[in-house]
Amino acid sequence: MTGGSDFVVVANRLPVDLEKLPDGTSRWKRSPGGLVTALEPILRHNSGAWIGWPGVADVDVEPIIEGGIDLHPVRLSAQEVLDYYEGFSNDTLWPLYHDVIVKPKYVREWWTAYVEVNRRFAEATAKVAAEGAIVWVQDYQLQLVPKMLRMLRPDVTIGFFLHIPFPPVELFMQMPWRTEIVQGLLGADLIGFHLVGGAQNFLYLAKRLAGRQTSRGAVGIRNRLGEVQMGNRSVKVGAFPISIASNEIDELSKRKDIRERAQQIRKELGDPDKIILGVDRLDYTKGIDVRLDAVLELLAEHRMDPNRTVMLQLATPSRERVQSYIELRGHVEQQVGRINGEYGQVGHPVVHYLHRPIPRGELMAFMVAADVMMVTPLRDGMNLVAKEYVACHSDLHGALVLSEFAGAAAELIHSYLCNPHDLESVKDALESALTQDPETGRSRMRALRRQVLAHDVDRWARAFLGALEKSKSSNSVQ
Ligand code: GDG
Repeated sequence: MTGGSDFVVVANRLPVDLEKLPDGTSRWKRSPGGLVTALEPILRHNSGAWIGWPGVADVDVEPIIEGGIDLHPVRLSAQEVLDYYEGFSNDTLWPLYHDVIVKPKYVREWWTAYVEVNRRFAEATAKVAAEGAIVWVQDYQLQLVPKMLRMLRPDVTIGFFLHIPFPPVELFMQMPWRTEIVQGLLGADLIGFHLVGGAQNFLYLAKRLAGRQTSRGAVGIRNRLGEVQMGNRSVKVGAFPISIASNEIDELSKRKDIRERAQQIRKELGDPDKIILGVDRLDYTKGIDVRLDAVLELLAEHRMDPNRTVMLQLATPSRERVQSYIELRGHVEQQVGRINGEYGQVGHPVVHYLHRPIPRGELMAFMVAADVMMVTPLRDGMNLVAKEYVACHSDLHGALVLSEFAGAAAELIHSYLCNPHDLESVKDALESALTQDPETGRSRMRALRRQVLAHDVDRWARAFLGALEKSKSSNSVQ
């Protein structure tokens, strides 16, 4: 059972959306994202394939060939979307892996659906991958795929990358199916995390739950990976911090139309002295409520002028059927209402809030216009928004307020770092960013840009795939 693709990406979602046309018909439209941008050239040059769910339940979709890439849809029923995706992935794993900010739900039926759907993904991959192919499995929705795929296709080389944090051992131990998950991941040849801490947590668990011998001293030292011994095979484990298409965003942000739109946005906001921006999926991990609390208190303490400062919060709708997200939306909207009720003027609210997806170009214009970008997650694997803001500021203008609990904080050390669990720390960081002198601002932004422009998503993909190739040759030598 082999297919024709030498390089296969396996992710929960295919990089397409079903677009409804005015005449009532529909067609597939590519949804651009960092991952697909980085992997597209590799996919194209290696007769590549992408396996994922097309985003619509109970529909059988034929394979689509898009820009030289074979897209292979995996079918999910409406019940599976509820149990595997919204349930186990987003109401169990997501909160557990983000420090239990809300309580994870452990539901047996959800787990059964997770196993079933992971098996379907593994089987679809086994059919598509050529003899000896490289397979790259993405993210927390598919942690069982590496082992399931290895059992079906021992000839392929399997990489796995986790886009969210891997939790501390004490938290992971809550998971009723903890051993199955660790063993599922250990089917890979290389397991990548954003940060060294995640890799170390995993190595410890591999020893404790799977009884494997591990070496962990070297994790994080450039090009040195931790290892888990699996009989005659070894699994490499390491940190690969993801990034953005930095140059592309840098170029986009310099375009005349984007610059003009940024100026127009400033005018539309009443030409304030300072524009504070937040851009997030509406998710309880992102600390949107934290930054609104900080703004409210700075206003109350007369440390921020409501007539000269405007905050803009763009919140993309997300997981709208999951209860904790419904509650978060209510809370955030109440906070926005309270700030505007107490400090806004007719025609001049202090906080502008949009709960809808924003087109990419428009989003870039907002980033160019912003004097301060607030990224305040309680926990975040990396946070690409922080890096995008930096890439948008070739003018060296602006300041980034960044939570220490975002993976990006390890690299973006010249931002205004804060602890989102300590409101005074967030307020101080925001105030410092609003009042920085221009020369300090320029030198901080210059340092941030050096990091972001040199470490882009292409470099990330090459580092991971290079390490995967190496793990393949070291395993085949044994
Ligand atoms: C997960 C991890 C990790 C947002 N709103 C709109 C929009 N966006 C874009 C942003 C950015 C992306 O979506 C969001 O990426 P983040 O990294 O900030 O967050 P998650 O979605 O939680 O991603 C995270 C990431 O995976 C990669 O590994 O960094 O830690 O949680 O690019 O700009 N884009 C458009 N309209 C919007 O309204 N066009």
